[in-house]
Amino acid sequence: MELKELLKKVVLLGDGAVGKTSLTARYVVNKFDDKYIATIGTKVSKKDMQLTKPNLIINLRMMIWDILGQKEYSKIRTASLSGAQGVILVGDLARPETVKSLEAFWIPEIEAAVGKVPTVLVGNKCDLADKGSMAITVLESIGQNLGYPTFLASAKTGENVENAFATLGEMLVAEVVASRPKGAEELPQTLSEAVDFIIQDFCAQYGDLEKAMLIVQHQFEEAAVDIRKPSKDAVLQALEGLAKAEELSLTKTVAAVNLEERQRMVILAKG
Ligand code: G3D
Ligand code: MG
Repeated sequence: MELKELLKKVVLLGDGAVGKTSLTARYVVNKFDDKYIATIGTKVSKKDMQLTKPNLIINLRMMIWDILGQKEYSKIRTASLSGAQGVILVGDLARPETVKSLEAFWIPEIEAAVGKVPTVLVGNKCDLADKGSMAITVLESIGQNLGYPTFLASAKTGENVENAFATLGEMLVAEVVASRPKGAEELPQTLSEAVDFIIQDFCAQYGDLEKAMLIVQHQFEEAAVDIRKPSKDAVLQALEGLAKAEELSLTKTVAAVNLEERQRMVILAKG
């Protein structure tokens, strides 16, 4: 059984007063406070979940960014969106215009900032909405068009709140599970295959591909790795550099787990 620690940045987006802060409060501390203070800026909460896959346990820590919903605050928002790895789009089912604004404003906004990342749609305040209301129809059609799981939820009653976050959690780890070698026969055999796997794995976990490739390039140059004919010593040295970068971008624990796994892969590789 392998243990993997993952840290992911998740942002909640949607118009003001749709219930972003209430959903976060409900999910993180599991209560609804009618007097929850209006958000004055970005608030970050964390929530841990554990997911079990064949031969793999994943400890996922979601850093949940609750961002000011007013559309005017574009500079603060752009800064907060950077590096987002998952998105929860929230509309208020009692106000159809807030659901339409997901498609008209928030989806283009997040795609411009970070591209396509795992996303779920939440129609909040379902306790106030009639079944078959226009807001629900619009929300479900957006979800279908984009292939995003869609939930009718209520921060007030708690309905579907856990479900929406847990589904996003599953989507965040799905990438990790998919990029993982399945059986022993699929483990990297040669040193080049191991290097190829490590670079791909580093970039996937780092999130920002362009920046990740620059770090890889820098570390491989520093360690004098010849990509066409790598030596184990040089690759092992480059791994230390990658781990330092991961200590900053992920956490010390994640960096240490990754380093050990990669060192083992390189030491066992042929050639
Ligand atoms: P925001 O963070 O998206 O701006 P808030 O939204 O979480 O601050 O919520 C805005 C208002 O909607 C709050 O009311 C909150 O209590 C209410 N609300 C949030 N979720 C639900 C829900 O599921 N059902 C109902 N009925 N109300 C909800 P106040 O009056 O405190 O401004
Ligand atoms: Mg808020």
